[in-house]
Formats: sequence, structure tokens, C-alpha cells
Amino acid sequence: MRIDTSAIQKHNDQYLSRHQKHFDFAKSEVGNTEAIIKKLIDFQVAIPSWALGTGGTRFGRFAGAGEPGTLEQKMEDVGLLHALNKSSGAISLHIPWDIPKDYSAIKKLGAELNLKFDAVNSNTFQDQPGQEQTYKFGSLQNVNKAIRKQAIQHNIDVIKHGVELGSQSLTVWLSDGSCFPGQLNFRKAFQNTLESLEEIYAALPADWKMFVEYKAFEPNFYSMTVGDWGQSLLYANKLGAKAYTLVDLGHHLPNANIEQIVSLLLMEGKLAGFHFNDSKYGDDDLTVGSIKPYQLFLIFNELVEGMDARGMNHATDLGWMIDASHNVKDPLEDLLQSVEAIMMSYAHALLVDRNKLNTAQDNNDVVAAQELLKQTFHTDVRSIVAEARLRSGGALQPLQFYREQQLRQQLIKERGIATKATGL
Ligand SMILES: [Mn+2]
Repeated sequence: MRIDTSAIQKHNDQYLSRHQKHFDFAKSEVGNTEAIIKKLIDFQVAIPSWALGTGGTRFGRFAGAGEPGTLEQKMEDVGLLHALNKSSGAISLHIPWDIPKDYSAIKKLGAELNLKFDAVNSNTFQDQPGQEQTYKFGSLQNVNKAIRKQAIQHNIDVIKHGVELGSQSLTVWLSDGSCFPGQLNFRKAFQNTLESLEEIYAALPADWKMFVEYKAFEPNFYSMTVGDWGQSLLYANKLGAKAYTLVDLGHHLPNANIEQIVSLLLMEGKLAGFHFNDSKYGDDDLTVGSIKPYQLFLIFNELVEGMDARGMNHATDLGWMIDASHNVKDPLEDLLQSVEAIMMSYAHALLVDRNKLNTAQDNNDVVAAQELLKQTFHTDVRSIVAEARLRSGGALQPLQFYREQQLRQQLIKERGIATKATGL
């Protein structure tokens, strides 16, 4: 399904005068609105191909309706999001759930929908039908060389798919680890994993990056072989200049200071990018900004500060992606909410008066430093984000538009009720 641009225009006309009032007020409160809007327009957040269907838990999955059943339909869903918010101009493919059958047709569809192909993601956390070796006891870490070889080859195949589509990075997330004390020799598991990653790294094209994602626990509950940013950074440093650490917000133990982790990884030039989500307890995969919006702002504050310190391009030098699951919501509505939360946090971070903050820090003025961040966080930036969308041709109120136009009902009419997204 494609969005009729005249419908967006009509929607915007309806909300324009109210928007203008809010935006005029924001402009009077905030000094550098134009520079912020330009950065917001450039900023794009990739949508993973597994996020377009209803997720589930280990207890069950309550499927939604009108889910995309094919890669083409998933791309159309991302295209729909992008048409509304103009900030979702990339898709990240999961292999083997979404293997393109016809590369040139998929590339053509991507161009039509204005979508880039973000990082490709390998999967050695589950066995596929007909697969020779099992990953029950790990993949790249496995004590059995034949199993490691199979997992290495899979990653190399994923790179090949990515090359065909114009992706430029491979994300490796391993579920490898152990469930019980004594099960694994930590050192051997690390060494096996490193050697396996080295073989994959050797297959990377010159202009590619490898993202090593870490996770504190689950599916293994005693140890994870890439369990935290320290372990990921060890691998990335040993692998070489094209390897980086990827931060997934949900992959930390409770109350970890993620903003500090981000700051130091940036300092080392080893931050790959982000998987956005939110959590209350663990890897809850909730809507971005739904539980801890202040933490999200603090993370963006460090991102902007650290990227500026290194002269990096906010939009292109790191990978930005949502990695969430929607168990009780329409995935598309959830994704619109998530992207909006990201854009607002980014806008807030751009608003921070760096000179004032530096002065407060240099003077040990704790209250002034804290107040500066707190006041910035409470600035209403919704109309600034909406203005960026408006100027790019998006909808002033994407969620409202989605509901007014009954887009899910249209998708159900097109695809049927009992469709199932691949991989879910
Ligand atoms: Mn992730």
C-alpha cells in the first residue's frame, strides 16, 4: 500500500494553524531552531525487518492482522512509516528470515520507497530447517569445529546478501554462552569466538563495518560470551579498525549507566551505533522512551557531545536502528511512537547549551549542571520535530494520520487477517 501525498497535504492543512502557533512559541524559546531542524531532517532511523509483525513472549504470541507476509510487504510497511514521518528511510534485514529472492527487484522497490539498506543481521541463535549442525550449545564459541564453521559460513553468506543490496555493515549478535557453572571454559569460549569472528572479519568488503552486539543474559542465564561492552570492545579491538561495539539499550543489567558507556566508546572511536528500545526490568523490548525518557535524553546528550568532539556526522557516522517487539500493539503505531521519541531526545540533546554546561562542570557547580540538563529536557520540542517533518513532506501528526486514514484496516483488506510475518 502506498500513501497518497494529497491525503497528507489535506491532513497537514487541517492541523497547520495550531502547529504554527506552537512552533512560533518554540522558536521564541529556543535560539538555534533552524540548525536543529536541518539536523532533524537528515537524521534517519532504520527499521528492522522483524519489527513489522506482532512479537511474542516465550508464553505465546497473539498475532495482529494484516501483517506483512513477505519481504516486499515488510518494505512497503517501512515505506509507509517513512512517508508519514520522513525519518524511517532505511530497513535492516534479518537473514535467513528475509532473504531477497530477486536482488534487483528488491533494490528497485527500495528506491521507489526511498529506503536504504541498513546493516544486515545474521542469525546463529536458532536452528533452521534442514541445517546440518545444531546451535544448542553455541555457534561461534562452540567446542565443535564443524559447528563453528557452519556459523562462520552463515555470516559470510549474510555479507554476500548485503553486498548485493548495498548494505555496508554486518551486525553479529550471539546468544552464545552457558546456562550453568562449569558448563563452559570461559577462556576457550572467548578464543573460539574470536577466531570465528576473525574469519568473518576477513570476508568483510573494504568499506564495510562489523558491529559486535553484546547482551547481559538470555537465552543463556549463567554466562554470555559477549555479555557486556567490555567483552565486545575486547573483540572489536582485537579484530581491527572495521569492528565496533553495538549498544542495544535493553542488553544491560538493571540500572547500568548507559550514557557513560556511550561516552567512553565514542572516545575510543569504537561505538558502532544503537539498537533503540526501552525496558523496565531486562530486555523488555518496549517502545522507545516509554519507560525512561530522561535516560534516553541523557544518552543522546552524550552521543551529541561525543560525536561533536570527534567531528562526526550525526546522521551517517553511526548506525541508528530500532530493535523492539510489540506484543500488545499495532507494530506500525508502536514504531511511529518509537521514532518520535528518538527524534525528541535527539532534538533535546541538540538544545543543550554546551558552553554553559562546560563552565558549570569546570566550576564544580553541580546544581547548575543538573538544572541545565533538567530544564532542557522539559523544553517542549514536539513542534520543532513536527516542523522538520512538515518541511520534508511528512505528516504533522503521523499517528493521528494513521488512525484517521484507517491504514491498518486497509492493510487487512489487502493482506487478510491471518497473515504471519516470517521469523515470528
Ligand atoms: Mn539488538
